Amino acid sequence: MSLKDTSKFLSLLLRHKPQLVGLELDEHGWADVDDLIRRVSRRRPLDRATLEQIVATDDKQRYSFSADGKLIRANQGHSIAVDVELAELEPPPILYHGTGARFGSSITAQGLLKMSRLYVHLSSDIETARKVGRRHGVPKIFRVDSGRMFADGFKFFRSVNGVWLTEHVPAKYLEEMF
Ligand code: HQG
Repeated sequence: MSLKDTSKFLSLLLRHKPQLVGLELDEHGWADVDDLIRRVSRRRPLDRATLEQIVATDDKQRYSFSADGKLIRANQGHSIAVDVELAELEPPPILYHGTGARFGSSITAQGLLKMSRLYVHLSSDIETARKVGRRHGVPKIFRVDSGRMFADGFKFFRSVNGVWLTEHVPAKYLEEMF
């Protein structure tokens, strides 16, 4: 079992389905580290050192430990309603959203919807957006007029791993790039 596979399983538990192993998340999305290790290791090998390695080396810095190291949570990407204490900030004037080309016309009509997650995910650079889009097949990139949205009263949040989040992007703030 590779670290990447274990990391994907952690994402599933910490963002979407903790009940798969009977894990409990608190209102801020934290799970008890010892409890997580105990429950996960019934399915695949996991010890504290490996978990620390996954958290430290994760390519998107998806997870954080609490200051005392007793708790762990995903930094963003949840579908379950937890409050990960996101920073509400003024966004850069332009953000990007990467998606699958097949969703383009629906997005142009409806704007960006959060679908199963708590927020729409936006990237500050095109390359990251392209990588996100590739997860859905042939990628398509939308440019988001986040400066105008912010001026119009929309709230923006940034996760500790640098993902920009907002609840909805109406179509009038979107420009289809390629
Ligand atoms: C699309 C990954 C049709 C939306 C990534 C997206 C990200 C619409 C899909 C994070 C739509 C939902 C999130 C509309 C939105 N009509 N389709 N009106 N509005 N969509 O996976 O942004 O590796 O929930 O474009 O890097 O792809 O997991 O969202 O294609 O940061 O850490 O509905 O997940 O991070 O798909 O990805 P997702 P996402 P991790």
